[in-house]
Amino acid sequence: MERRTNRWLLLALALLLSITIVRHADIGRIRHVAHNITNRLRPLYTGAHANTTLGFGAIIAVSRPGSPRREGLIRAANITEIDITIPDQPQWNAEDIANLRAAENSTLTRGSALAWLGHLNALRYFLHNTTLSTVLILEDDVDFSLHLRTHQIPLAATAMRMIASNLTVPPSPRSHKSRLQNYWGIPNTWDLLYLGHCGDIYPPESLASLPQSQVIIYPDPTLPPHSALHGKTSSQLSDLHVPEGHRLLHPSIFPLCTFAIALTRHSAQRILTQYAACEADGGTEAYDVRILEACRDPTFRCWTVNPELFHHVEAESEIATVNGGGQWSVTEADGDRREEAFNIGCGVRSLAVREGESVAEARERLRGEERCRIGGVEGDEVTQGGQRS
Ligand SMILES: *[C@@H]1O[C@H](CO)[C@@H](O)[C@H](O)[C@H]1NC(C)=O
Ligand SMILES: *[C@@H]1O[C@H](CO)[C@@H](O)[C@H](O)[C@H]1NC(C)=O
Ligand SMILES: *[C@@H]1O[C@H](CO)[C@@H](O)[C@H](O)[C@H]1NC(C)=O
Ligand SMILES: *[C@@H]1O[C@H](CO)[C@@H](O)[C@H](O)[C@H]1NC(C)=O
Ligand SMILES: *[C@@H]1O[C@H](CO)[C@@H](O)[C@H](O)[C@H]1NC(C)=O
Ligand SMILES: CC(=O)N[C@H]1CO[C@H](CO)[C@@H](O)[C@@H]1O
Repeated sequence: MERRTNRWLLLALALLLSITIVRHADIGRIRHVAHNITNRLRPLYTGAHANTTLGFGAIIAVSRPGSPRREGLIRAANITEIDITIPDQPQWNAEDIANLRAAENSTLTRGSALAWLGHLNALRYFLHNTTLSTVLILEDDVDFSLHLRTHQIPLAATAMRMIASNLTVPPSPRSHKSRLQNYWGIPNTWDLLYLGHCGDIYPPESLASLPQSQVIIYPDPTLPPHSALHGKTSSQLSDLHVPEGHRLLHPSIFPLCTFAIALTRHSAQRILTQYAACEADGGTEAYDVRILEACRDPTFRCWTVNPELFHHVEAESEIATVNGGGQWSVTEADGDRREEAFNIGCGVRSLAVREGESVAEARERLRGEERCRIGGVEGDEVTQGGQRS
């Protein structure tokens, strides 16, 4: 008995030691990546603001008719001068919901089904407009920073272009043409970009095992201090030894929630017909789970900006409301209910609601807000192209 216990103890100790060694080796590698990539990114940042559709063909919001969450989104978009299209949604009926359900053992709630149908509607709207080659699809309760268009998107897009320039474009008759870069990199090198999610959380080993050329750690001075981030996000960044004021861009590992995802025509078509046409047999909780499953298919290439640039606000979710409350509360951490969206910092939507204030006044006031300062300097005073970290 005694000897067996000792053996177990020894085994456990050995295991612990080997894990520690592996982790240190990984962290060493990641640090190395961080250092080199930080250096590589710097000269590429031009400082130009993204255009009003953030470098995509269009920004489309999923919002049901009469959604109380629409007004806040429109106002936030107006303040940041972002152009968002909100397509009409048909009045979904019982048949629409039934068609979405799995033939066997469906677990889809009515609220989840309606949100899912809204996403599919946005995909159809995008594909219907043949002039658009890419789209960013938002849920109507997302918040984003005042610095989204001026800093965050230009940095993330630069990082994606850097990575894309080293990726192989799948062969196609037009592949010589496809080598041309556009704002988000070479077309055909990605299928989905997670710009808004509720966490792509994984053990450090998963990141370390990705090819180095596909992981970028880049300075973004608009990222709130780690202490102000969601507990899960800050512990992830600290496990990865990511320095303050830096984001990661990497192939998606385990992303959840579809707060803001960018798609191409090809990937939107595949989601619509292949991955998320309906619930999986045996049940799917929600649309975002199907998208996560799609991203586990090696032929469907998803990328994550981590921490995210869009996060939903603390209002009760549409899904929960339809279902009679309480089902989803992703922004609730450690029992601390907050008015603001997690991980955004200077969230336009949370900060912009003030009775009787014009858009111009709100914009002006936000620029002066403490939390909208970048490295102690007001947003607009940061020199274009300057890298503060
Ligand atoms: C923004 O840039 C993208 C990519 O170049 C382009 O497709 C889109 O039409 C532009 N949007 C506007 C409003 O000009
Ligand atoms: C944005 O706000 C301005 C000033 O309040 C208003 O004139 C304009 O129509 C608004 N634009 C949108 C797209 O809501
Ligand atoms: C297609 O999208 C472009 C850019 O948003 C818009 O200007 C145009 O009106 C749209 N066309 C149709 C038919 O909806
Ligand atoms: C892309 O590949 C080139 C040549 O192999 C290398 O010098 C460069 O650092 C790579 N870029 C990235 C972002 O990994
Ligand atoms: C549905 O549930 C039954 C009973 O639990 C199970 O036997 C069956 O395999 C399930 N079907 C699917 C497709 O998961
Ligand atoms: C692969 C690579 O570029 N490695 C370099 C990373 O940065 C350190 C410090 O500047 C260099 O010593 C490495 O050679």
